[in-house]
Amino acid sequence: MSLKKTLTIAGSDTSGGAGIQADLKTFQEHGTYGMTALTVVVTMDPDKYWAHGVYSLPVEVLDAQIKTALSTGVDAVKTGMLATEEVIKTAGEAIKNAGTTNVVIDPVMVCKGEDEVLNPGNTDAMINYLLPYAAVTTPNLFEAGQLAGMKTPQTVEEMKQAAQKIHALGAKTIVIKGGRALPTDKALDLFYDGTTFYALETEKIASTYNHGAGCTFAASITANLANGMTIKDAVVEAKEFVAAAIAKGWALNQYVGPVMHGAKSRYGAPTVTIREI
Ligand code: PXL
Repeated sequence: MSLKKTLTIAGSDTSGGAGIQADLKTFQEHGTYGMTALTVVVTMDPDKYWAHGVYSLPVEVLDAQIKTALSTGVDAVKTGMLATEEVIKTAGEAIKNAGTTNVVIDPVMVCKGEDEVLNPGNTDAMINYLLPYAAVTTPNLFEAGQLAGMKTPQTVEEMKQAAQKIHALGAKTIVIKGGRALPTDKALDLFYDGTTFYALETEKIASTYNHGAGCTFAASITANLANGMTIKDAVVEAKEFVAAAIAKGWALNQYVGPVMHGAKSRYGAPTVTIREI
């Protein structure tokens, strides 16, 4: 028996909730075979209120990993934390050579809870080297504003404007994660395929234990595309998967609450509705 092969080009979250750890757990839950090309290692200092340290790997180490993974053939690829413009360019080259159009770009700019943008030049590099290859990109509200060159969207109308601008940059499908931050009744994500806007909704979940939610969502889409789903079905299932994971989020310690990546298969998922807006 052979498995569909999924590759993540992303950072290591040593605490295990986000980054490649989230991606691998999510790939596994979706029955795909996960491979990694590591860009940075993120550590957390227990003596400094869990302050993050970001240690980049040399680009030649990233290149060697990408060569390894691509030599096996991949069915889908995703990107996560890419700390520098050089790394973003290297990831873009890898995607060009990956032999698949199942490409998911999660345009990670900051870690949750940390407000410093990784590197201001990264946004332009993502626009130039990654977005043109994206079958799906999954910005949060802040990232959507940065990519679209506008202020952070605060309404569904502003999300629609941002999605149109990001579509014009070459991404085929844009999913802007409004999540529970928007002043809407439901947790709303906006899906735009260049033609139609859809609202993907779940009931808002009260939990603040949502570390790794973005990575888990993008990794679910990636695995679903590898498994042959349409983009829309892939995104809807990913929203179910991550809503289930957030609902069962838990406290790893006093500082961080990761999602439970394996929640959907064990406990079932909240209902996701999709409607044109
Ligand atoms: O959630 C964004 C993210 C992505 N990748 C890595 C991270 C984080 C946040 O902590 O550590 C490696």
